[in-house]
Amino acid sequence: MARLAAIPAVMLLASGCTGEAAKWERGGWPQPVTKQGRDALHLWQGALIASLIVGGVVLAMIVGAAVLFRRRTPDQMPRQVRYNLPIEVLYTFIPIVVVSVLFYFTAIGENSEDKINNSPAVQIGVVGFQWDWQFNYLRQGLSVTGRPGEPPTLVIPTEKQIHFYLTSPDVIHSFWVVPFLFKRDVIPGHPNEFEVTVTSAGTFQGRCAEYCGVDHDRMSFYVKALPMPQYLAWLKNAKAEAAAGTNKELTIYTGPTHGQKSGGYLS
Ligand SMILES: [Cu+2]
Repeated sequence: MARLAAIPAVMLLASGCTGEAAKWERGGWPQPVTKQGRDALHLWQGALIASLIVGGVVLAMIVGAAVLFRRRTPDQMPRQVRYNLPIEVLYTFIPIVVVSVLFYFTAIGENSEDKINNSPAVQIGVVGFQWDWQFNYLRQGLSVTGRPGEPPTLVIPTEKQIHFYLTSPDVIHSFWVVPFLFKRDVIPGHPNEFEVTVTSAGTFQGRCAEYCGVDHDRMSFYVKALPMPQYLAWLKNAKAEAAAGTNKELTIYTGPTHGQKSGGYLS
């Protein structure tokens, strides 16, 4: 039984880290690109292994009981038993242990994902509105606004703590960057926040994950993570373009620099 239970774990460890094998290893999840996403993935993998073990044990017990205690002759009646106290205590106790362990790791994971640092490198005010996104660089004075058919791109540095403030002027949206393995609701009148540290450079798909109206499906965006020097070069250039008005996506942001109040400021 122990050997049977170990098979998925060995499969995970033995498989490589690329392509199809890596997808199995991640239990179908996308490759995370943030520190917080890695923690979420580990929680998912642990829960998956635990469920495979529990499922295997239960299945083996069902099949074992059916085979070992089957009726062997047509007129035979199996021995009738009831009230086995040790077994009843055991099958109450074991699920409590399983649920407690899952709860423990879930609480630890949630706390680490919700952790807010007091000195983030970049503060982004995300405004989700019907039906697009605006990203406000609160301290740098820049706005990136999407237009119908032209999804906006939020550029952020890698290896730095990024603080997101989420606000909406109309209905509930949900800010979801797929490989962050994380989404959070964008609620009118209730600013939300979270932080992530992106660990790998690249361009990632983002979506609205809360049905918000007729053009909900058009609320896609991109997050582009660059190493710090390239990010600073982009920022300088973007601010110049915003000032000159040469890029329709970019404008100068003059709203509040405090994220909690940055909601609904559409320029
Ligand atoms: Cu939406």
